[in-house]
Amino acid sequence: MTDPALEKAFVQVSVARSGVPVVKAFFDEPTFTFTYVMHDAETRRAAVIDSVLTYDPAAGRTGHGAVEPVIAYVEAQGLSVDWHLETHAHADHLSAAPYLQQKLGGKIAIGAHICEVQHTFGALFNAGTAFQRDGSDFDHLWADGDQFMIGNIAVTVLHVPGHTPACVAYVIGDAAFVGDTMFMPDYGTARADFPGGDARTLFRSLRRLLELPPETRLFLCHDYLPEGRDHYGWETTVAEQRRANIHAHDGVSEDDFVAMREARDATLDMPRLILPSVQVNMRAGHLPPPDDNGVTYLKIPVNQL
Ligand SMILES: N[C@@H](CCC(=O)N[C@@H](CS)C(=O)NCC(=O)O)C(=O)O
Ligand SMILES: [Fe+2]
Repeated sequence: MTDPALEKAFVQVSVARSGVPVVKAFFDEPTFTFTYVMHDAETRRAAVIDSVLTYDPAAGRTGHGAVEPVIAYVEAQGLSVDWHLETHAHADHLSAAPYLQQKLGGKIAIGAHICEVQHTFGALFNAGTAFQRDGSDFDHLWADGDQFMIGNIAVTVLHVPGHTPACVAYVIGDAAFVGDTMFMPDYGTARADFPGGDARTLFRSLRRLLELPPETRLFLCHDYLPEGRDHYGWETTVAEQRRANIHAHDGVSEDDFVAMREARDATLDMPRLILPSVQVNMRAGHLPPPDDNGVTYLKIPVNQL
């Protein structure tokens, strides 16, 4: 560069951007789920977090409506996807990670405690010995404190169980993708009544996340509009959650949180897609193997949940 003033400005903009991921949110209204694409502006390396495979339970039909905009964005931005990061084995939507991997490349990863979830749901669905319960359906498993790079941006993985035993948060640059721990401050927190869930553990996990610097951007997995709000929200900060989260702001005791969470969970219906979702997501988003007629079936265990 032969323009010294421009060079200074160039370096300034690069340094300002370095370590700050560009984050794009996509919302799937049928399941109230946010999928994120984050990327490093310098290298254009990227990750997709919590993608959604469209599923019509009445017809038993899968579709790609929810992820076509994700693919179009990745292509238009010229991004290289290194990772498909799952915050947990979702109970309310099927993961589109295998489809996106086929289209965009990248590895599928989840928290290492997924093996516990695979044992629980492998038994519920009587999945047989062909279903490995060692996490090997995924390309990579993260332990608490693992660090890696996406382009020039550092990532730290935090194990944040409570909603499920295997939940992780991905702290990427100045942004944390917190999965199902906290929701928007006026909605509160995730439920803790799924198999292996625990309200006390959830409280400890979400308070752990709230030890991050106050300005940390938090990106949420869902928004279910609370009464009095008519627009969906997906981004907040540690400072905002500590000040205003209706379930877990500073000053709420662990015992009060547990009492509130357990009372509220007793009133919640099972997610509409829990049975199709968990038997697919425990396999990293792959459908179960087809029957001998070549047709793939999803099972419905009766009177088990
Ligand atoms: N109505 C939704 C509920 C899904 C649901 O239970 N979501 C979980 C996260 S996977 C949750 O924490 N919900 C909190 C709540 O509904 O208050 C559905 O049927 O899909
Ligand atoms: Fe969830």
